[in-house]
Parts: sequence; structure tokens; C-alpha cells
Amino acid sequence: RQAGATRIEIIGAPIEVGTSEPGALMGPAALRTAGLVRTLADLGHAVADLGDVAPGCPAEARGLPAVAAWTQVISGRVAASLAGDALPVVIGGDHSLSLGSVDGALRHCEGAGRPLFVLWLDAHADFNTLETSPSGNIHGMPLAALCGEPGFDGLFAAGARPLLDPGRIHLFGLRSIDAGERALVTTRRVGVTDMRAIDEFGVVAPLRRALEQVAAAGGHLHVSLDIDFLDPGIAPGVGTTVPGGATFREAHLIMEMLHDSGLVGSLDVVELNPFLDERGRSARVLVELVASLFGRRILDRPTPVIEAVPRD
Ligand code: B3U
Ligand code: MN
Ligand code: MN
Repeated sequence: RQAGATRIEIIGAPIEVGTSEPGALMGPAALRTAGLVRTLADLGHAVADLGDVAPGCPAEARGLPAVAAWTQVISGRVAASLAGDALPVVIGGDHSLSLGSVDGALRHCEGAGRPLFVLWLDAHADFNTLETSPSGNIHGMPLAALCGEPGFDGLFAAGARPLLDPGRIHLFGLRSIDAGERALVTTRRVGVTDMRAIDEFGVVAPLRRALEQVAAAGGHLHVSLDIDFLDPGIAPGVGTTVPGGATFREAHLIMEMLHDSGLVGSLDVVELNPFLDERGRSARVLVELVASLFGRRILDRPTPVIEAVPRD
């Protein structure tokens, strides 16, 4: 391994029981076809593709029991990866897979005595409960479940579980929220940079502030990248497109800043639906973004910092 190289473990989670739109189960295969493993290896990282996880439930299982089976197997895999000093990249699959990846990261961080922070790059808040959800789709609920809102205990392994602190979540790119989840996001004091804020201030200032908070606490940062964070014009391969998303350059700049921060400890790439994609465009753009997060840069030296105060 070269200096600066990371041991990356790719974990496929072909889950689509959390959504009503079929096709996300093909996401891991499409990301592999788009060259995810080779691209990361070419950057000098040690990449192990652990294949797809298989939940311990019948293939025809639906609803919460099926999601519980996925959650527990993904949580175990992610915790094992982190315990082995690797950086797990969970590729989906719908966003309910983050129930498992974040739970695994929480369990690991609890053992390591470090606070877990979550950067949720998404058009949606994914903070519905079984009561507030207008659709009943579990991919719109993972953050509420992880924070301990009622009704979800059966999803996780039996016994005490570490809860996610809503104050350590940062929703970035939000532009679609339901009335009930808006109330919850507000009362639980979840961190939010919505598209309005991005339009006004750009991505740099809000992201820098969020990263400073993680660094000051000595935290582990889990990044959850929902493809609908991106504008559908550059990434149409998703069941729930929302207009007005992040541009190609905004998304790359975020990934580059995340890389430079050195804070990212685990990553999800979710909601790619290859059945709805156009000639692999969306899978390719996701692979490019992951490459930026893992250190791809335009020049082989840091971009110079332009001083805010002009020299005389
Ligand atoms: N908030 C809506 C829509 C939604 C959430 N996440 C996605 N869609 N992908 C819901 O169904 O909870
Ligand atoms: Mn989502
Ligand atoms: Mn979304």
C-alpha cells in the first residue's frame, strides 16, 4: 500500500424492499459494471470487494421483517469492517440499507469511545416514522429509526442499541420534506443545509462548518450519498427524482472537501436504479464522485488556497 492509501471494503446490499419502485436491487451490479473497484484500486487503495450480503430471510419476505434481516446482516458486516481497520463502502440498494450501515458504525464507535456524525446527502430528510410517512416506504424513515423514534426496535439486533444523536446528523441538499417529518426534524434539532442555503452560500461554507464540528469532537464521519442529492439532469437513474439538485461540480467539490478533511470513516452509495437509468450515466457519475472522495484530483498537488484578503 502507498502512503495515503486506504483499505476499502465494498459491501453490496441489493435491497429494494424499502421502496415501492423496483430496480434498486440492480444497483450494486451497475456500480461494479461502471468500474467502482478498478477506479479505487487505480488510485492506489487496497480494495476488497466482499460481494453482496444475503439477508437471513426468505426472498419473498416484505415489510419490516425483511428490512430487519437486511439491517442486522449489514450492521454486522460494517462493524466487522471497521473493527478490521478498513473503510466500508456499502453500495445499494435503497436507502433503508443505512439502517444497517449506520447501526454498525454506531456500535463500532460506541466501543471505540468516539462520537458518530452522519452527513446525509439527499433531496429528502428520510426522517419519517411509521405514523408520519405518507407512502409507508421504509427508505423514507431510516434516520428516525436510528435516532430511536418509536416503532422500529424490531429492526435491530435484540438488546440495548446505541442511538444516533439527531444533533450529529447533517441533512445536506434537502428540498423535499413531508409535514410530519418537518416537525420532527425541527424539534429534534437535526442539522440542515437545504437547497435554499446552498443557493445562497454555495456548498463550501456550510460543509466546512459541519466538518469543523466533526473534527473538534474527534468524531467518525459516516457519509450517506443518496443519488437523488444530484440533479436528475446528471443522474436520472433513481425512483424519486426531485428537480433542483446538486450540480456535477458542486457534488465533486463536496467529495474533494470530504477527502481533504480526512474525517470519512464509512460510506453508503444508495438509491441507484439502473432500470431507470440512461445508458449507465448515473452509475458512472456515482463512480466518479466516489473517486473524488477517495482522493482523485485534477493536479497531483493541492489546489492553492486563494487568500481572502488581497495582497498589496
Ligand atoms: N418523504 C417521502 C419520499 C421519499 C423519501 N425518500 C425517498 N422518497 N426516496 C416518503 O415516502 O417518505
Ligand atoms: Mn434517501
Ligand atoms: Mn432521497
